[in-house]
Amino acid sequence: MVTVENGKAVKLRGNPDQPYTRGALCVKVNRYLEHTRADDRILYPLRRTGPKGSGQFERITWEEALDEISVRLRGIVEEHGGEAIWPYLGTGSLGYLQGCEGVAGRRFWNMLGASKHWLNICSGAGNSGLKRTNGTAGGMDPENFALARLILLWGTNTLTSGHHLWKFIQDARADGAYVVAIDPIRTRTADQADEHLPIRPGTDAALALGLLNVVLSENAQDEEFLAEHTEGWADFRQEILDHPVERVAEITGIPAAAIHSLGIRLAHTRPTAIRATHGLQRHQGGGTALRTIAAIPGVTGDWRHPGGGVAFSTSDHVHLNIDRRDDLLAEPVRTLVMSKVASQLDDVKCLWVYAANPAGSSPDANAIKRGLAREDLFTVVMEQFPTDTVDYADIVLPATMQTEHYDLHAGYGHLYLLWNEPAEQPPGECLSTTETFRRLAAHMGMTEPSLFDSDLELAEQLLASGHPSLEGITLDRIRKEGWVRMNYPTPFTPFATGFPTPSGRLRFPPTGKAYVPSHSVRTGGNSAYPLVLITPAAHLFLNTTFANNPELRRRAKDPVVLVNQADAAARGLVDGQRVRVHNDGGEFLADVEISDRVAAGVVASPKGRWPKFSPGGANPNAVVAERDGDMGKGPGFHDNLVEISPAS
Ligand SMILES: Nc1nc2c(c(=O)[nH]1)N[C@H]1C(S)=C(S)[C@@H](COP(=O)(O)OP(=O)(O)OC[C@H]3O[C@@H](n4cnc5c(=O)[nH]c(N)nc54)[C@H](O)[C@@H]3O)O[C@H]1N2
Ligand SMILES: Nc1nc2c(c(=O)[nH]1)N[C@H]1C(S)=C(S)[C@@H](COP(=O)(O)OP(=O)(O)OC[C@H]3O[C@@H](n4cnc5c(=O)[nH]c(N)nc54)[C@H](O)[C@@H]3O)O[C@H]1N2
Ligand SMILES: [Mo]
Repeated sequence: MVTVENGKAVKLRGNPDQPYTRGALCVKVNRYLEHTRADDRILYPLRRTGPKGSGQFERITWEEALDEISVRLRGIVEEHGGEAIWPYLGTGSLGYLQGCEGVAGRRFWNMLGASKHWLNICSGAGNSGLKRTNGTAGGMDPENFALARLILLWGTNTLTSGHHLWKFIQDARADGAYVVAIDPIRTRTADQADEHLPIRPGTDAALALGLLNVVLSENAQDEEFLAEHTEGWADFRQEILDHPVERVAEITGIPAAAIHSLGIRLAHTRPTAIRATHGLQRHQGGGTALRTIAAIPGVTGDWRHPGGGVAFSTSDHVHLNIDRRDDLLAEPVRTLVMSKVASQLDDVKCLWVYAANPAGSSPDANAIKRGLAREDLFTVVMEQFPTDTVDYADIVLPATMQTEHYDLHAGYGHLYLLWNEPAEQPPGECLSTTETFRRLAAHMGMTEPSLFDSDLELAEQLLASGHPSLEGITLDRIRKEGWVRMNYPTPFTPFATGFPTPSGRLRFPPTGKAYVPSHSVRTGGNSAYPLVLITPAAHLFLNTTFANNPELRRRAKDPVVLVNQADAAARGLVDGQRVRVHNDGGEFLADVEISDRVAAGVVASPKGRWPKFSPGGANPNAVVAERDGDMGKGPGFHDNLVEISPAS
């Protein structure tokens, strides 16, 4: 909620009436108003004056910017074809108008025949794994966690990366629920759990099989649910029987007794709610991990019970009318993959970045910088702040922030649609994504009417999907009410009577495909780089967003890497020592924090810092390889092997 006085936003707070957030903001968004007025905000169109990467620009007018862009785009289309243009849309704005699905921008890109863009970087693997099992990645309503009696926080750092869920977990605990964190790091969430299982990274699917092995030995499987709502059980049952607790203990590094006792709890506690989010799918076997974890409630029958099942993302429960207008394309075009910018840039002639910061957030940072430095690449960046990516831009276009534009939002952790009404005029000459593309289309002489639909018209189109979950949710209503729960019952049990698969049944993973070891598990033993690096969400930054905020930077201090005492001793490292974390891809610098929060063989350093504000000019993505995961081409941000040496 924003309080406006004399046309200026003066106060921002969470709305206590909102059922999911209950009035709480996170440490980052608490500073949002301050951030909109930051000294380093980009307010005018800019043209590069120094070498690429230098961040030297001159102010130009919108007219000049649009002229230059029009000429360059036309030239590229004529000489190389439209597919040489890569509209690279990231997660900076997850709104349905200004970002996310990029509906408005995509119409414009289709007129030029530009390549399509697959925003897989965050959850591609997990989405794909869950779809294979359930037919959709949408699962439990996270609000139902309040009803659970056993809660598994699996590869998720709730108190850092999605703290709104915590209140529902507390509600469950008040009624006696037992909470287990499954994470290679003893995170602040693991600290608050009743039990922490420190799992070897990339072995979660094996743990799922081991837990189910105990469920079977307790004869606690839900035979009726298995018979009525699943397929492939006979083979999967054999797969489970092939994973006794002792074998799984060896794979996962978790003591057999702990696996056994959690298996007993799982066998006899209904409902069990599993919160499995993005951490465990940032591995080469990450899609499979989600696919196999999703099999658990199929065996226990938890989907019957409100408060039972798996929650990854609620996005698939959002049935807006997302029409990318392929009819505007003259011919089919290729799709480029967001997490693979390092390797896919070679035949791209225009990289158009919006709501993204590939130089800070994408894998293989050094290769990306080499690509961005190419003289024949025309780079346009629509941005609010002078990121490392902006430093390589030929043209920078100033972008509005949340308090300055319309948007329609959905969460990936709840079932509400939310409306964003602008609270004030944008500063300087900032324009929204939608308005920028409208102006550019007009400037290039395009006449297709839908290119000029207003934000409110676009929002109306989005809501007009005809899906029952949106019936009665009009633009008028959502503007008036601010948020609306989509038409799902409370409590919502999405698969109590069937699954959105072709057969209507949950599909168990086929034989031999229920556990795919990660890259680091497969190669760890004989690598020159023996340590697995995890690069999880930072508490004070949102990916690289907010990582330029002076107060948050001050609180974040210098980068650290968590190292177990045994690994530190083996290298003669002392607490606080500056080290190089390196592999064949590159290196970044950090200070050692000797800690029993990680096991020997595992090190951790959070994501999100701007490379240019980091010692040595690099963040952990310098050592993250661009390697396709098993599903959804999911990037392995937590699946890289490194060595640590004194920085000298
Ligand atoms: N403060 C803050 N909040 C954020 C973000 C942020 O940058 N900062 N980013 C937002 C975004 S875009 C996303 S996608 C989410 C991401 O947030 P999460 O879904 O929580 O994902 P991560 O932080 O990548 O990883 C979560 C946990 O998984 C653990 N993990 C790593 N490898 C494994 C494994 O093999 N097995 C298991 N069991 N656990 C593993 C990590 O140690 C980490 O503690 O958070 C969102 N919220
Ligand atoms: N090492 C490591 N790297 C990771 C991850 C990890 O776990 N480890 N996680 C990955 C994940 S989960 C994600 S989602 C990606 C995120 O990667 P990106 O999608 O690139 O997100 P950000 O780095 O936050 O950069 C978003 C930029 O968009 C800008 N922005 C915000 N709102 C708007 C807007 O309305 N319009 C415009 N034009 N710009 C806007 C912000 O200022 C910011 O600079 O990072 C990935 N990178
Ligand atoms: Mo993400």
